[in-house]
Amino acid sequence: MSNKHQDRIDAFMEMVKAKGEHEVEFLQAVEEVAETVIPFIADHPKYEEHKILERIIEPERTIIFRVPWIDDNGKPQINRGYRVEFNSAIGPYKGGLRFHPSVNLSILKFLGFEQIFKNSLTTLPMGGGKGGSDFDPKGKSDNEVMRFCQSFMTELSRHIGADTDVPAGDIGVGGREIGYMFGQYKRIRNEFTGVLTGKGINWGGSLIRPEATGYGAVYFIQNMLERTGDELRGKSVAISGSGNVAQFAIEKVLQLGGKVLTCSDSSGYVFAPDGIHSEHLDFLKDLKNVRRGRIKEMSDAYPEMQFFPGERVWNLPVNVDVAIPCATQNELNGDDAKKLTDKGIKVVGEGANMPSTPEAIAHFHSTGVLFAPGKASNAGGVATSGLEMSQNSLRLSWSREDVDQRLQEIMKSIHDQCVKFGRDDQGKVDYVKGANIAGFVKVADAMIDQGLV
Ligand code: NDP
Ligand code: 2IT
Repeated sequence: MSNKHQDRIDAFMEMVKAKGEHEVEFLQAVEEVAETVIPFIADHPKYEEHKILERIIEPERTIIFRVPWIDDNGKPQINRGYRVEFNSAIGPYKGGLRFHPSVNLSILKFLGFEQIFKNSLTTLPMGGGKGGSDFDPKGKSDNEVMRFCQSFMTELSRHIGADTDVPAGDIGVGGREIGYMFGQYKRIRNEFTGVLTGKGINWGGSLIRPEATGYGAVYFIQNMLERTGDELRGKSVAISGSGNVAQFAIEKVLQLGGKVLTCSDSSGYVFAPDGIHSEHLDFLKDLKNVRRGRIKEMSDAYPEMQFFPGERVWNLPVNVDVAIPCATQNELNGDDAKKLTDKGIKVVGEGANMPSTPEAIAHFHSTGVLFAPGKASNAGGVATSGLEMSQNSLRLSWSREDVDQRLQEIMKSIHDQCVKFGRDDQGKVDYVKGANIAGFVKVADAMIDQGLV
């Protein structure tokens, strides 16, 4: 990258920082895009003339609201709710809701910003948005979660709609929470619409939506490997997390003949020297989705596994070919990246949003590791949400095979867009650059077409 571009990137980041220096995750996400898109804009001055980058970093609307609810002891509890409606140039705002005590505006702005580019890459007509709350579902009863979700939706329902803004799940929001929120929306608005995705299969949900993020990430990795004449079969894989994305990433790796060595939660990680098998996966799904227990129970139930309290999976004690971080942002730093290359890692495909720090990404790039950023490799979830919206509009439901086929085609298309915009003269692909530019162009052109709004 030339100095001329670096000066422009630095000046742009100074401008963004001046608007909110404390929004560290948001600044991190913006900088990664700026580093790749600013050199591209230098060759395409229309984006500069229309100040697209300055406009795209400003959410169209941010809603922050109080969420009061009554706990099981009859005591009032107060949380903060958010919805960041970031960009609607190519479709209604679309993106998940996160319920986690760490949630703040910076985290939701980073997620909403990433979502603009991700949704653009899916080929479907969806704008970018994200929301959530600092509510912690851990340790709460079903009734407490229901009362919280109802209160949250009582306010959110004023701002969303099937053609306006369509939320879905993210960390701490799965089928149970979507159900409670959908019920309350329907009750308040007296309409049965596709206002949320990730719905239950009997009331408007799409087959394969629960599987889609994890499956899609593995399809993307398979596409990267195929491009270099390689395949997933026989590869060892380190996966972090044990929630929705991790569970179905594990499932797809097993189906494609890979060996999964790890999974984790915020208390530590489990190492399975002989691999996690389908019986272990069934146990994990029941543990996390039904009993809502901690990951140590895996090694309690299966003595062949080892639990490492307080550690991250990147410390695993053996060599590994592929890493799929599926927990949370910045869970894989520069030191972790070095540990992974020391262990012979060949491919990293992000299942989570921004799990690798900039130092980790730089290390992967400089050592020739194939690296897929989340906005490309985890886009299968929101893409299948888009397919759920289509089915809702048609009042039809497609078969499992049909949705899975479309998901595979979308992941291949995203991969190919990254290659188109990210390939250098030697044929080497920078998937970060490719994803950012391909995602940007579609939204930027729509913004120009629609005038200064
Ligand atoms: P879940 O809530 O189902 O699972 C989250 C997992 O990550 C849990 O194992 C959780 O452990 C762990 N985790 C969460 N926060 C932390 C933290 N601060 N430190 C360590 N571990 C943590 O969420 P999902 O699987 O849906 O989401 C995982 C990632 O994938 C997120 O980055 C999300 O934004 C992204 N994503 C999700 C999509 C979806 O369709 N669900 C789509 C695209 C991306 P614990 O239970 O101990 O907190
Ligand atoms: O980060 C994401 O893409 C999601 N959490 C899924 C969003 C969606 O609307 O399905």
